[in-house]
Amino acid sequence: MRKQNMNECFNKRLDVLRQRHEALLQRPNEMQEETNGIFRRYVHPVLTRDHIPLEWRYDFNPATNPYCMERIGVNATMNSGAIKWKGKYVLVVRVEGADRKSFFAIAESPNGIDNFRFWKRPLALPDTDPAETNVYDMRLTAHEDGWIYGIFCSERHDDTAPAGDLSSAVAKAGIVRTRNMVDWERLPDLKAASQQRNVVLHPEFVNGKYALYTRPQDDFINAGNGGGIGWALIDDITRAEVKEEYIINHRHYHTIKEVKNGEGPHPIRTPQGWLHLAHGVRGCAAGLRYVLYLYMTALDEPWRVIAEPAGYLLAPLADERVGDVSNVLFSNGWLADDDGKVYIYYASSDTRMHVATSTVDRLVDYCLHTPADGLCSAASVKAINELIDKNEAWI
Ligand code: M1P
Repeated sequence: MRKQNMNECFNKRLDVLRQRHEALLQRPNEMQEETNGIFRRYVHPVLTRDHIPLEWRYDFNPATNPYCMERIGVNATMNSGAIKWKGKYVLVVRVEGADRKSFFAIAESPNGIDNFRFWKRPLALPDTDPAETNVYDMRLTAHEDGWIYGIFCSERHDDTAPAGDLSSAVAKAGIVRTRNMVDWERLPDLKAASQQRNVVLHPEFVNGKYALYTRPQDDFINAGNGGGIGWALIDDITRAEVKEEYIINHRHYHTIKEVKNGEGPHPIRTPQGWLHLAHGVRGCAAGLRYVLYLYMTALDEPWRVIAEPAGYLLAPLADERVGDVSNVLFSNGWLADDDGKVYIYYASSDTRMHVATSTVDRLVDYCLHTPADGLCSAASVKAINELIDKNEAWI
């Protein structure tokens, strides 16, 4: 009798969990009110930890899980690579477990805005190095060579750290590729002289070579004398090595990227140039603040910056400001549809995923016609006065 009651309770609870989960997955997402004409945010995040399938978290057997408790906790769904695949909007999501280990899992949506569902199982990356402890932030590139590449951060303990220091880490760029989003081949990690995170593969050959956006750092967290978004040509992607690297997008004192920056997803080709999305980091009393910014490079010379608006495109706002690592927006996934609509997938505060939409035309217009950062207050005032002067004719 007692067992029967317990089973009834178990089944009731499971039913409620399933209904709630399904309601969340099917919840429509609405565009937020117009703000600055550049992009539109949406009311709900597109993926949260509550979107994770129940089968990944609960043991459905009442005999081994009599209280119907969660057995494996998930902490966050964040920094996701993005790609349009077989007509679906597909994210390779960084899922972070309650145990602090990140892994990748694929979720897809029919419209890019809502109804994201995870595929049946997380992605099982070939586990090639026993020292590799954590993997995250995959950038996807459908390269003109016919493969889809994923470049991600492969993190391990820094064995040169003083004894007892269990926090220092080393960041390398791991590389995988696939033709069907299901079978992933692991290639050797990128060889480089410095720590590398935020490495991104350019979608086209440049001078017959693979091209990478890099982010050389002296240290796992701090840029040190390094930092900035780098550019490197690679002879052989199956034995990728950074032989020469130079910085194409620099850090600057008293800007949104004074502490560090990093390329987001790969740039989008537009008639006016390559459109880049990146993150910039500054320090303040509240800690580090991560924002997203755009810049453009020349079509025939993707390493040459031709435009960079002052300041950020997207910064943490309202609920986005709070989470596991507060005051952070981060993006490593966006895509442009054939009709020019752009979906920017970004994570807030290392906790959940959102989408913002715009168009290629609007983002290019924003880049080409927003004043550049004059790097001092006087220049900011000058830019405003120039706009006021221009507007005199229209008042
Ligand atoms: O916690 C904020 C971000 O910190 C790191 O960013 P960066 O590479 O610029 O140092 C990454 O760990 C990123 O995943 C994280 O969102």
